[in-house]
Amino acid sequence: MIVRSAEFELGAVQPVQWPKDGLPEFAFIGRSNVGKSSLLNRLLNRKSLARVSGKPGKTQEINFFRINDAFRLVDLPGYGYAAVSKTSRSLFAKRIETYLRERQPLIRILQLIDIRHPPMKNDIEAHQWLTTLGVPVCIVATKRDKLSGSKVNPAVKVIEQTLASGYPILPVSSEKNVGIEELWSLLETDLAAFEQNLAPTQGDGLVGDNHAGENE
Ligand SMILES: Nc1nc2c(ncn2[C@@H]2O[C@H](COP(=O)(O)OP(=O)(O)OP(=O)(O)O)[C@@H](O)[C@H]2O)c(=O)[nH]1
Ligand SMILES: [Mg+2]
Repeated sequence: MIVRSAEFELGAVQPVQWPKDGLPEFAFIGRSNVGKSSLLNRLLNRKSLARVSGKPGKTQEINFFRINDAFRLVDLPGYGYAAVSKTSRSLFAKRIETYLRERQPLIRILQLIDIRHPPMKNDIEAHQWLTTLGVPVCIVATKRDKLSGSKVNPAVKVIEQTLASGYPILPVSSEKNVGIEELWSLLETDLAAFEQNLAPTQGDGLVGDNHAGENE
């Protein structure tokens, strides 16, 4: 992918703020600190378009990044931190759940999991819930540089067996720029499929207009 333009559009706290032009979207979800914002920056070749921090819980809003005026990358707040709802009904902050459930232009969910550890309880629960949404998922195993080469494949196997959903798993390192081309290939394939399947009609992608404010 040649990134000709990448701009931060907005950080949304209400569905009414979501962009309405229907450009296809890829959402990045995962535990706080797993490396979502770092991966976004690496994909876009920008040092700090998305804010990265050593402190978990840095990303609180739903951040929309517009790429090549053709699609969006969406950086979601992390789960497993303060924003997580205590009720068993909700795995994530209401804001994330509403977005994932209702966002019409969403064509792929990228769930990030730290390659160093087997998926945690909330990763597994999140994954199971994500697979019910009808949007394809890709697991991105992050921080690959933290494992020696021979440990990468076994770690990927553990993630695969634990989640047992059959979705692809891509090990990446944002720090060392590993696996990024492979991830772009997947996104490009998704975009090509989206363009082929879409017979654009007026009003496509306007979901979000009718939603009243969230109750958070
Ligand atoms: N070694 C290594 N560190 C990484 C990598 N990706 C991210 N990190 C580090 O992990 C920490 C968290 O990264 P972020 O990108 O802010 O994580 P996040 O998932 O966006 O976190 P929240 O916004 O809190 O949900 C930072 O200190 C990053 O430098 C990687 O590929 N390798
Ligand atoms: Mg972040």
